[in-house]
This record gives sequence, structure tokens and C-alpha cells, in this order.
Amino acid sequence: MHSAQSLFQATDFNLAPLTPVVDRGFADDVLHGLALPQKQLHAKYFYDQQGSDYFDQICQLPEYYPYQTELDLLPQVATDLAGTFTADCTIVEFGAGSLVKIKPLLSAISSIRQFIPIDISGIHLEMASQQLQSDFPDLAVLPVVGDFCFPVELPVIGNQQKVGFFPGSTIGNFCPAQAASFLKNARFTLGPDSCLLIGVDTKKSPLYLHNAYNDAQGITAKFNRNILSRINRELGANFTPEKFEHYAFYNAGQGRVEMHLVSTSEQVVDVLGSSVAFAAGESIHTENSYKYTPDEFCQLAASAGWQVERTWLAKQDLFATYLLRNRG
Ligand code: AVJ
Repeated sequence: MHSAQSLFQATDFNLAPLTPVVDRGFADDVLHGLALPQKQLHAKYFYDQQGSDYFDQICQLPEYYPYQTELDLLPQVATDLAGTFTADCTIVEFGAGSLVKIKPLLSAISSIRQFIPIDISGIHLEMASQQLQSDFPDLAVLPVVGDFCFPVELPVIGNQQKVGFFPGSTIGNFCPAQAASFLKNARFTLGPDSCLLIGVDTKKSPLYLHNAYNDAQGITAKFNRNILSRINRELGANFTPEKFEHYAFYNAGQGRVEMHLVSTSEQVVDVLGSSVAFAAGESIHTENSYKYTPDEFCQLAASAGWQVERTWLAKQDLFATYLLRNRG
């Protein structure tokens, strides 16, 4: 098991370290990514506490349609699923964030007994879990701080049916091959007879996509640059975030929105004792956000052993939610 731990275990350590501890996994990933010919940073590193806050602000932007579009679709999805999940079940949410999207499911599906939200952002998850627990006192809320890029050990083993929940088109951050291996891992984690409810953004007009990742208020730019501030904070680097320009565009050939940070001048940055040189105009690739047509997504799911049982499409096909069943 890799970097997954229960919040409840984490609080057993009551002695705080006196000096900041460098997270070697983070440090190694950053040094490796910045040494590649096309410099890159993994999108999961956006989500420190500041980044999770920026992401919540993105979700309130008029241009960023995936959030509200999916949220508007969920009450109908939940009503339809109430008849499918009639026996006691456990929901496992991957990349749970602020725990908003689970609420319509909890309200409509009374057979949900346990909820296991997994997120990489510990404090954010802990606060959201406490709030959810007080809103749903009869539900067992068992948060797990972990990186779902790796198999995660679930805190409760029971023989209840497990239903995975992976909203927000977070799967779009993986390239298709990684997405297939995530889906295979999830099938293993959730076990036989499991289902996975997954939200996936659709292909659409490039201009519409462009606007969603280039908002007028510049919040997405702040979110993007925060990854450099985080590297400064946690790894003692000396990036000047203002010397990098937010650049996001739809790459139609690859079917993905790419986000980059483009160096506005020639510069050298110190990261953990390594000098990282940037040419003027050179970019760090910080995120991919793949978009799938329903046909493409059904094929991807099938390649990982999941059968698409139901599809819900939002207005103008702006977003899709799929119920997948483990074919065993
Ligand atoms: C949370 C990964 C789904 O890719 O649309 C929002 C993150 N990046 N604006 C996405 C994001 C820029 C978002 N995901």
C-alpha cells in the first residue's frame, strides 16, 4: 500500500516534527518532472490546502461548466439509482474534495450505510468529513487520506456491496492508458459485484472548452501558478510564480485540454539544490484534462473490465455520468 493512511491513525502521532519534513515522493516527482525535455508536474500536486481552495473557487466560475452541470444531473441519477441499490452498500469516493456531490446520492439512496471518501488533501478532507458526519448522523463516514493513483486499502472490510464514486471528470487527468489501469485497480479495490458511478466530461466546441480553462477572473491562472508556490513552501525552492504565464488550450488531436506554465524570460530556479534552467517561452506541462465521447468512454471502460449499464447525459451533452458494472 502506498501513502494511504486513515485520518484516525494519523492523529495518534501527537508529537509534531520541529523542522519541516520534505516529502520525498513529492520531491522526487518534482525533480524528475523538471528534468524531462518537456518539463512536467503531476496534476495531483495542485491540491495542497491553498490549491483545494482555488479549485473550490473554480467550481463557482460561470465559465467552468463541468462542476455545476454534473451537480445538476446528480439528483436524477440518484433517483434512478435508488431502485438499483436496494441492499445495504458502501460508497467509496475517489478524490472526494469538499464532499458536495455525494449529498444528492445520500439523500435519495437510503441503503447507503458507509461512506469512504479518499482524498490527497488531508485537512480539507477532515473538515469536510466532520461536516458531512453531522449532516448525516446515521451514516458511517470513514475518510482516508491517500493517493488513488496507487491501490488504496479500505478501512472497513465487510461483505456489503461496494459502489465506487468518481465524479468531476477527474479521470480526465489520466492519459487513456493510465485511466484504464486506474479503472482496473478500482475493480480490484471494490471487489466482485461492484459498480462504479463515474462523471466524465464530453468532447465539445474547442472555444467552449477554452473558456472553461481561461476564466475572466484569472482564478484558473492562480490555481495553476499555486503549484510553484507550493514547491517553494514545501521544498524550499525559489520560483517566482509571476514569471510564469498560465496557458491552457484544447489539443483536438489528443482530445484533451492542456495546462502549462510558460516562462516569461530566461531564468534559473533552485529546487532542493538542483539548478533548473528555463529558456524564455519554455513551458512546464501541469495538467491534461481528457474529454471522451460516450462511445470512446464505453470502449475505455470495457478495456478495463467494466460494462456500461446506464448513461445520463446533461443538457446539450455537456457532461456524462455512467454507471459501470464489474464484469468479474
Ligand atoms: C478536477 C481535474 C476535473 O481537469 O477540469 C479545473 C481540474 N483544472 N480547471 C479539470 C481543473 C483547471 C479539473 N479536474
